[in-house]
Amino acid sequence: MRQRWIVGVAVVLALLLLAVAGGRFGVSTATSTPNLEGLIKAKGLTPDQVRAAVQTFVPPGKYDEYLMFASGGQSGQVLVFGMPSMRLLRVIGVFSPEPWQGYGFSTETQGILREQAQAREALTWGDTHHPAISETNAEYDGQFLFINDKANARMAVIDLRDFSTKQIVRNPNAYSNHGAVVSPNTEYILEGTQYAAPFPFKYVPLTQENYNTHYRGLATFWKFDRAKGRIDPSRSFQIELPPYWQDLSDFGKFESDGWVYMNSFNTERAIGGTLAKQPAMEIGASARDMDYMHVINYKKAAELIAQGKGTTVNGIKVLSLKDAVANGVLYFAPEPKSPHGNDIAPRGDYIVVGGKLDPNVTVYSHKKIQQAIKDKAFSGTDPYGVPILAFDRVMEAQVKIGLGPLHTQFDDRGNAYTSLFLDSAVAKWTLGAPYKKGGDAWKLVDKLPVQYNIGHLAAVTGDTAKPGGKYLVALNKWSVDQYTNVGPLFPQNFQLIDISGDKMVLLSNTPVGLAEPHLVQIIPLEKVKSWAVYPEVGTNPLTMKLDPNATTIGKERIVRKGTTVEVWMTAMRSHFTPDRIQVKKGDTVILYITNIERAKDAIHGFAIDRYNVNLSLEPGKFETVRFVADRAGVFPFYCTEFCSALHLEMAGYLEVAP
Ligand code: CUK
Ligand code: CUA
Repeated sequence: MRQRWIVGVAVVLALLLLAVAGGRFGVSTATSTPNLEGLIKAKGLTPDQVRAAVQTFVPPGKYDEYLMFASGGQSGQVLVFGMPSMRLLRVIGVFSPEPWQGYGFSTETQGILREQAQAREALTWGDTHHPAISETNAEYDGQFLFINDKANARMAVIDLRDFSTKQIVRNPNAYSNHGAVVSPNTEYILEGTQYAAPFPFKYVPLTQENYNTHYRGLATFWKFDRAKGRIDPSRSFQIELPPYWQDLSDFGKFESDGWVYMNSFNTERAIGGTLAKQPAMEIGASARDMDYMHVINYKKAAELIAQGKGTTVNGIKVLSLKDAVANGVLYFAPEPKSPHGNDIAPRGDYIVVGGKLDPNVTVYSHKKIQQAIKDKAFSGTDPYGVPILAFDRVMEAQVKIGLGPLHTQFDDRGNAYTSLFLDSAVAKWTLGAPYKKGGDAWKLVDKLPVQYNIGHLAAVTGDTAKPGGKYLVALNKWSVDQYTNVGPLFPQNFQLIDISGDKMVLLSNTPVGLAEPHLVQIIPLEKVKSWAVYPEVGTNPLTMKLDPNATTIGKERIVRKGTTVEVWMTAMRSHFTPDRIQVKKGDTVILYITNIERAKDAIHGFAIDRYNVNLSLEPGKFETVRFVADRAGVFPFYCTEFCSALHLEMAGYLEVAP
């Protein structure tokens, strides 16, 4: 340890001296140049902190090694960070309008927020929890990102060519969701319902009897059409489940391909009612010692649906609970009290479950589960006839790691990392054979305190078939004393941890003062092939193709048809053409704007004062905006991105005659 520190500082000092000798500090003299040793002393840094600073520092002009996609929690957005620097690179508007991107202002993006005209009105927020990068052979392929909205049971598709949202679909039969995950080749994106509701949805008074009979959970398998880059609701399906609160899930891979594991809680079917002297929801919902992990044969379910077994409910095919049980689609495995995480090991052989109120992680073996199903090794059935597999026949190991285990990820050396909410720590423990053998298997090997109350954690590609090791991020819910006070709404605290050695080492803190991200996924930078400019001038970001209304220089025009005024406009440094638009009060105005720039970062904005019009026009992008000119007056419009020396002059007037 000490040696590494000396070597590290020696290297930094040597580089610094070289730089000074080479005159790279320009005018600074030897006395005004901060002396490294002095700096370290003045700040009271420990050797570990100096090493962490060097390790996470990315010099100006250099890139990070990884991209980290974080859910933006209640902001309804996705955040993109570079790692290890943990610099915020991008915010992606998903379930909320996002003005910088003009997201939710153009006709195209308003259509996305209105869920392709399915929604009565556009909801203006979402509770994003689980980003999921598209996969090929159970590894991130960097093409698409999916994210769920827990609050409104929606799923969004983001295209990673331009880091923009393309589609939002709403679950027609569920009102909340949880646990967005993708199958190993992204055929399906799965969401569980978090909170059971009447199925099909209508008013059913909340009595225990009604709850048991009419309320249901659902596993929704959204079919993804990779060529179109869209979810296809017509080829998606649902499996009806008992009214337990289905939580997180994971798709099997390799030996467990075709299966899904999903945990649940409130198998007590508590319905609250504190004012009527019923037990509070959280007491009722955590009364039993065991809940049920759902073991789902989804390939079988898809076959049954294809054979016509499903019924269409609100536009989506549903396999009934009865048919699921009768055809061996659904089994339960008991899991300890109030389980949370549900994470499958890199080879698809083990399923790791954390019990929020249990000091162990419980590990199940896919092979044992299959054998127990074959042998009909059931300990009974639940009230809906679902066979319950005998716990001792399917459980592989329980590893005592600490209090409040939640989520688990993996490295490339047979280790698992589990967040401990109550302990505020990350536990590192070993998997069994074939990852680790004999005395090295199923053992707690390290524990690192984090600040504080960790929810998810994520390692580099740590939930795929090829975990990368190297780094892990702890997503802490409470920051308490880690940052200066900025009022009573405290930032979340991301902590970067080096997991490349035997011991975990805390590297840095990153405050997230925006919302509560739940999960992140971390992908090597080179796997994401994003565009720096739209490939063709006039690309419509929704279709990703040349739009028929795209305009080129010299073709700009204004055409009136009845009370509709259409404007074909171009934007380039430093003017809009046309720069004057004359309409009458009550006219419908449609602007088709093409940014004809080809230079990277030559972005223009387009805003009309008082008309709530605000677009972002990246090089080559085409966008439409439509509004009724219902106020008379003369309204300046202008470019909102400081694009050039004459940016302030990039403006014009909309004249609305009374
Ligand atoms: S949940 Cu947030 S800490 Cu929605 Cu993934 Cu576990
Ligand atoms: Cu274009 Cu400023």
